[in-house]
Amino acid sequence: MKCLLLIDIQVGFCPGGHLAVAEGDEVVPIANRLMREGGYDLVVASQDWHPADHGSFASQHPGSKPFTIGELGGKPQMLWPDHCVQGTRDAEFHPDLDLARIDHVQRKGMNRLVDSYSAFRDNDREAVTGLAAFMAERGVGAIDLCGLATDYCVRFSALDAREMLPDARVRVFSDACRGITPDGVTEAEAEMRARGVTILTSRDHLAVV
Ligand code: VGL
Ligand code: ZN
Repeated sequence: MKCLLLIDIQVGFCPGGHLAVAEGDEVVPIANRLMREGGYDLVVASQDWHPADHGSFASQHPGSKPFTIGELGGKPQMLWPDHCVQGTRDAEFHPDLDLARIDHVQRKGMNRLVDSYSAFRDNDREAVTGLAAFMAERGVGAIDLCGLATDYCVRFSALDAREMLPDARVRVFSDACRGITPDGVTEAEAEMRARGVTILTSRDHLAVV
């Protein structure tokens, strides 16, 4: 079973969104093409889905500004602008994403006391989302990821896929991801490679489907 895992392709992470990633919307047509022509048996999409008072928001830390390091649950936490609040437009999938081809949506980030970059579990590694069990039950043996943002949610999701589904091949389509900072992307790609994730382009894959 081959699974395509779309990470957080939401209004909030695209230009005009509350935590906009430069060129974030450029991943949408590539994701659509991968869903249509990529030869996948299963398409899963993760959705950052925060309560309005989520503890990763700088607004919840009086005197703190977004994109500075604060504290959450006694640990250092990057403080973000309010983003992807449940039920708001910011949390919706990008309007051009082909939702009809998505088999399963995995929401995350609902616990205000801990952030959840990975689609598989919270950053403290305690609570799991259930996605690893969902994939294991369906016999998923290959997971290809793309989406937003390379240096946060794509990175943590790919690393957790390696760790929680150790028998699965895990790959990331670099051209179908965009990151928050260029240095973060470089570091994320190096770390993913070091932990056994293959980085390739969607063209490489589509040429051999
Ligand atoms: C993300 C920061 C905060 C992401 C989500 O999707 O990469 N980044 N929440
Ligand atoms: Zn978030």
